[in-house]
Amino acid sequence: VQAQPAPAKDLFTVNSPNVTYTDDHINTKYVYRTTAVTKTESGKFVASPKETTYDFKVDRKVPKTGMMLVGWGGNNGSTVTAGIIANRRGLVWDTREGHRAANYYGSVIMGSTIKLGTEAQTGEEINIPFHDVLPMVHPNDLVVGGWDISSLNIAAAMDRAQVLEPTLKALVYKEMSLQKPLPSIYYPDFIAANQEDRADNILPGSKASWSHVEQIRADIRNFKEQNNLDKIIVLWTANTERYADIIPGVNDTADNLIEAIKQGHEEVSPSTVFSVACTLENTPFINGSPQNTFVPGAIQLAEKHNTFIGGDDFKSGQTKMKSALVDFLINAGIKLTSIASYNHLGNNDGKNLSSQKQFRSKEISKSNVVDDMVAANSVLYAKDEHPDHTVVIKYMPAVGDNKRALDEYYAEIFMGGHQTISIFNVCEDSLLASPLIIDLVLVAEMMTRIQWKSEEAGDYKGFHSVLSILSYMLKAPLVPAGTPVVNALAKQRGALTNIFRACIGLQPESDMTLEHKLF
Ligand code: NAI
Ligand code: DG6
Repeated sequence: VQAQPAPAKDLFTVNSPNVTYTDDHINTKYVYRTTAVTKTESGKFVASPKETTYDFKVDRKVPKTGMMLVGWGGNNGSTVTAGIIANRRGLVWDTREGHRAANYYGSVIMGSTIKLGTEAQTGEEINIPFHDVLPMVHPNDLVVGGWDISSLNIAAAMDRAQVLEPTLKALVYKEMSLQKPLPSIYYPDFIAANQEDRADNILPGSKASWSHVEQIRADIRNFKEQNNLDKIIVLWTANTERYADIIPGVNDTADNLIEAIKQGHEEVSPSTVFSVACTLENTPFINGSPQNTFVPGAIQLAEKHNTFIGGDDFKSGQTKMKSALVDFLINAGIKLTSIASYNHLGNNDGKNLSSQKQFRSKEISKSNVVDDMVAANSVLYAKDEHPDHTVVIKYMPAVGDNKRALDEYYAEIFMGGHQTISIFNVCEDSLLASPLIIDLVLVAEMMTRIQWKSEEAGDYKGFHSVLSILSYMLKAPLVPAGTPVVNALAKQRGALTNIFRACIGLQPESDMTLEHKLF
């Protein structure tokens, strides 16, 4: 998939003594305002406003970017590829409900807006596309490639996925049939045994080896060269793996992990090998599946090389609703006491998850998603008190990719009453996940072009290797060690929005609207 980058357009400029534009950069001096809290001996809190000044530097040159997917021939991989081609070509196709046109609905970057400010004369709110806040790559310009253990070309993979309308498939088929995934690494013990029959495109060796790391690195370099790219982002959208055991001396430090791969240790997963290869190739790597790809050694290696990693597990349908709804309920002062979440689905993801160890990885990532909201409300919940929470996933081939997610939220309300919310959510899995792949790649790429400095920290450097800014798109956000995990959807969006705003010297999005209240 090839295209030339669209010329960067400036929809707006910031008029401030703290913001300067050069041909290459946007430079900003930004005062970050927080509140430091201390506890007195008598147990009272003292809240002190705190200011920290940061300089941000944004590289304005939009790079020609490649997106390499691990699991390219899967439902997500083939669907996102077709979607990008359809958007790039502005395709319109016929369905039994009439014509449909390509769009990027479901992508927060491509489909949503942020408030820039208030029109000086009229007081009208001015909202701009999220994509225009910073000079971001356009998804139509992404060059797509990747790996799969299945040899089907991406058009045939799209057929196998049974996601898109035949009329749309016909329009993109020829181009996609020319795209073939690179052979990948397959360690059968990590994914369900029922995946074995599609594994016909594999590199020799069934456990970790340094030659696998070198091959993946070479694949990234070749793809970059062949397509004349400035940058590549790699994203794992392959099968959910089982958890890897964390073993001291094996995967607990960067050096041990590298040695373990060289020794062919059986507890190193394919996704961790990809992570190591990407880090050594200075290429951001994002994990869209729930397993613990980022063992301590993989995180330490990324930190050592100052490269970006992000994960885990796309937050697409049921969990996205959950992280919005639970945030709402608990912040409304309603005491949620149980969540029962059932899923049945019939795609290959469901087939893989019908195996216990792979299901367990998904169960973990789907289960911890309300912890921060519960912990934040000491009025409703005692220390260590949690709502009951259960997650069930069943493989039901007939429903294909149209996953059914049934949720019951049971809550205690005023004076011993109860509120029961029952949701039946048909989550067209790959159509919800594909825009998240785009968002993850676009934001990760943008972060490679943002640098900061402060008086304390010295010269310019990048954000921390663990890209927690990607949390909005992920079920079990990976965060730098010792920092809080935020699952609440509104907070996650706030972080994304306000960090982007800070880079151009704008205050956080505020809904105070004092200009409409104090006059
Ligand atoms: P899929 O099963 O259709 O695709 C996975 C692909 O990965 C397959 O083509 C398989 O051959 C390939 N694969 C397996 N091991 C590989 C390896 N070592 N190297 C290269 N390729 C490999 O699954 P789907 O629906 O595309 O989902 C992908 C992942 O994303 C799954 O882990 C799923 O749990 C996760 N996910 C999906 C969401 C969705 O809404 N579709 C949401 C959240 C997570
Ligand atoms: C069962 O839920 C299968 C999973 O792979 C999900 O489809 C996927 O993780 C999306 O989950 P959610 O909770 O974001 O809809």
